[in-house]
Amino acid sequence: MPHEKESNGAQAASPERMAKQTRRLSNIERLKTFLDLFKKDDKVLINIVADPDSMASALALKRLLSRRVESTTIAHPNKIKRVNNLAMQELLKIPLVPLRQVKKEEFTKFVLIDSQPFHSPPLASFEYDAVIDHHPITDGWSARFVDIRPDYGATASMLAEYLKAAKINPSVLLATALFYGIKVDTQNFTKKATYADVLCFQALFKRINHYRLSKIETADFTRYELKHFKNALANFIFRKKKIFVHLGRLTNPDILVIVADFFTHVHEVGWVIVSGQCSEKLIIIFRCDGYKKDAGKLAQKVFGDMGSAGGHRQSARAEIPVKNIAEYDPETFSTQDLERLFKKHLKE
Ligand SMILES: [Mn+2]
Repeated sequence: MPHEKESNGAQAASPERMAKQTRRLSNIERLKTFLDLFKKDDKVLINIVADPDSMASALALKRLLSRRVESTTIAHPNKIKRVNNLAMQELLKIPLVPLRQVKKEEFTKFVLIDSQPFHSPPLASFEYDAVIDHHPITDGWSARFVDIRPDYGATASMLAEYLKAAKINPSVLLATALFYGIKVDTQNFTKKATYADVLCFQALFKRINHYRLSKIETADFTRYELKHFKNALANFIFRKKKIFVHLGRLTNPDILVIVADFFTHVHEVGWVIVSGQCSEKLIIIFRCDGYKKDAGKLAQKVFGDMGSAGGHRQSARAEIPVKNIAEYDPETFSTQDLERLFKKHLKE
């Protein structure tokens, strides 16, 4: 490949130009260029913003570097809240360390995966040896090795290519992680993806553990949240094809979405409206069948001038500071009160 002379550091090429150069390499050349960064006694820190794609990619990188460096540590600045992601971390045995516990000086090489330095302030305080990602290319930073492919659906597909070039057959757990990472980031291939993503997905398929995968995909709430289901089933109102329920105070609003989706499975239902209070906000989740109905418009109509509200035809969400709702009293607000808010907007 053509090498352009660089007067060290000061004239570092932009990430965009470096990504272009890396892109021109074959998979094997790219792997070699990447591995050339590392020495036997390196202690490598891999930074990620933990989600399925980044966790899978980091695990693949750990495998790629095993026996080539002294150690690899995967660190993340964010708290993992989604139950599916916690299940993935646990069931696929992904070793993670909170970034705030990491002592920078104990590492000799730094890699950023599925993200770029300015995506999050804690990530920006490192000088990276390598950045591997699939988000749109940002500027204002530099690394010795840059592999960014914005057309890829998942970074996991890129790492699957590295493993293949290195002739490494991923273990069942690693294959399952990569497969799930691709699945989530492409939303089952309904979002941005390339043919390369499809090829990786297909190649990984025969190696994955389907039971663990389905456990990860279906585990979306914890046993502590079952009480909200009990509450929802005991308190919902079903009137004229509409289900309303208010779940009271919550620590994690995700359960509202799960309860709302659950009620959409009821055959006779056209509208589902579920609310709960999280810190000082009333959060309302809207679901409908979309037939002559528009959840986004309804959310806008009822709550648009009280806070943020909107969404799509079949699903929408509103988040309203409770102080903006005149009739709201957190101690007494009930499912009946929720229904009342919709009285003049939902007829039929
Ligand atoms: Mn990703």
